[in-house]
Amino acid sequence: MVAPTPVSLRDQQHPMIRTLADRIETTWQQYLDLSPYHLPEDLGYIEGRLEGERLTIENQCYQTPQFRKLHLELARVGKNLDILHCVMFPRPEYSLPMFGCDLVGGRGQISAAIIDLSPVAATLPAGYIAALEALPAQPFAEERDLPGWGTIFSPYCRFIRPSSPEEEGLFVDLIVNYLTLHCQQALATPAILAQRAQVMAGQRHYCEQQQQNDKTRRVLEKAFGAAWAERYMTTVLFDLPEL
Ligand code: BLA
Repeated sequence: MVAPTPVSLRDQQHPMIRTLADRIETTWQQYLDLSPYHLPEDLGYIEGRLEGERLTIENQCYQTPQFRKLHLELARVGKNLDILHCVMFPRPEYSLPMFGCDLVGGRGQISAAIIDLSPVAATLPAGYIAALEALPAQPFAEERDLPGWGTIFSPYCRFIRPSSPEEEGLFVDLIVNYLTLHCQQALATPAILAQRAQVMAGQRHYCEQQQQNDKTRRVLEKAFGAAWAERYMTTVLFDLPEL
């Protein structure tokens, strides 16, 4: 068990972000055997300035027997931009997809809410496909188009702009369904040493595509400069470890 998080940034953030952050942590604690994961140097809590506004980033990281890094990041720019970013990186001996989600909002409205279980092989494992197909169809009023680098996402990726508090709640439930399914599948998946190189190649491709997200990069560059943004995107957000 890991001690509960003290009062944090999340208490000031959009309610959808607060709710999702709490539910991700609860689900991790319910299913996974968490130990601390140490970020490079002092990248746990960061403050910078973006166009005169303060940018605050709070990172929480864990590792487990199946995952080399579980990353939950909360960020806030002044009172205008609230972000939740979460990625789960499997260890190379587990051929598991990448769980990723991002909520971006400002001035009381979430503009981007995305969830996916992205394959690191040609397709998702059969157990994932069966479980995802069995989920009830969940329509949302405003579906958004994926950017060009989004070729990494699975057919089950959902990207929306929530149109009401009801939709916000339904999308949080959907994310928690994907997360629960992922934890259950991970616990039932055997470690296979022989596939490590393939798994890492798949994770590398995922990270290289995510590093092309100019919207994320621009926020970080404006607050901290290009070199810092590059280092943060390649060591904290989407690092590519060697075997
Ligand atoms: C979009 N990400 C965005 C946007 C911003 C950020 C400002 C634009 C919002 C909008 O179009 O409404 C910013 N996101 C950040 C920052 C961080 C962050 C600064 O996570 C971290 C410090 N992004 C991810 C993950 C996924 C992801 C894991 O980090 C998906 C699994 C997706 N974010 C994603 C996508 C877009 C986005 C697909 C839309 C990009 C576009 O339309 O070009």
